[in-house]
Amino acid sequence: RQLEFSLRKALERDEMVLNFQPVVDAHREEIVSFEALLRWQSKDHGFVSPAKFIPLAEETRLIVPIGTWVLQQACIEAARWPSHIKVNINVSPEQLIEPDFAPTVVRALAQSGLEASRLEIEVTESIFMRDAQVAGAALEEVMALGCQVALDDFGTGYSSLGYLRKLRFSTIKVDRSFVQGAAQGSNESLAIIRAVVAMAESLEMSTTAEGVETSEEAAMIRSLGCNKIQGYYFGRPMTDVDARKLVEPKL
Ligand code: G
Ligand code: G
Ligand code: MN
Ligand code: NA
Repeated sequence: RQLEFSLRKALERDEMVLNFQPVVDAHREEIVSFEALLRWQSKDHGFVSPAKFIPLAEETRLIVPIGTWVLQQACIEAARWPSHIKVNINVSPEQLIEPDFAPTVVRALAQSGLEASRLEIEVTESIFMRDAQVAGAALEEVMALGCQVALDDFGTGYSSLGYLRKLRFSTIKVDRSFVQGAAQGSNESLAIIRAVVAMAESLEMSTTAEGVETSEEAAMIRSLGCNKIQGYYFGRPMTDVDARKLVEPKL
């Protein structure tokens, strides 16, 4: 396929960039982290949405070299921020089941000088659909390095709570669909957010609400007890330069 051919060339052609979206503390409303989000400006196809090229990269396993590049670049950028700011990086199942995953993380940290505790890897429930053993072991390896692991898009996959018992996630990210649902008055969405927050608290995990777009939604989320907020209300995904400006000490 034409798109696959272009994707294969994207890194060497320097067509990939990372954007960074703020994650704020729900109460202080100060930035505590940025999530790195990959963007592809293709010379052949123009801007290609990640919703389109990430699945293609996963099918073709091109996500392995691309994901390594993301890890390296995001760690280099995060090392420039004040040391209380973390970086969240999305990792696909195909990357986790590579035997080289933990060593790749070690190299990205060493090359950038970023402390392991400032890196939070985001995985979705889909990692437990196949090779759950291998994926779990890889996550335990990076946790042993001092990295954190977040469970992304929580509640949208085939949730099995079994792995919450086995793996010490630092954060559960409540999917945007529940936030939007609750904002539109869905009692079911509200009840689910409450239950996830309560469960996370008893498991000593924190919660991040995704897709918060208005001050009303932020207030609702705060009253529900979510610890962190991410969404257009506090900032869209932005360039590395703009992200840096938001957190660099003012002179
Ligand atoms: O924010 P956005 O529309 O860009 O993200 C679309 C999807 O692509 C999300 O599910 C997000 O997790 C995924 N995504 C964005 N960047 C990366 C990345 O660097 N690696 C992986 N594996 N997925 C990513
Ligand atoms: O799957 P993951 O949570 O990693 O992907 C994050 C996705 O959510 C990205 O595509 C990002 O651009 C998008 N996103 C972030 N904040 C908002 C928001 O407030 N509203 C909407 N609609 N999308 C958002
Ligand atoms: Mn994510
Ligand atoms: Na998500």
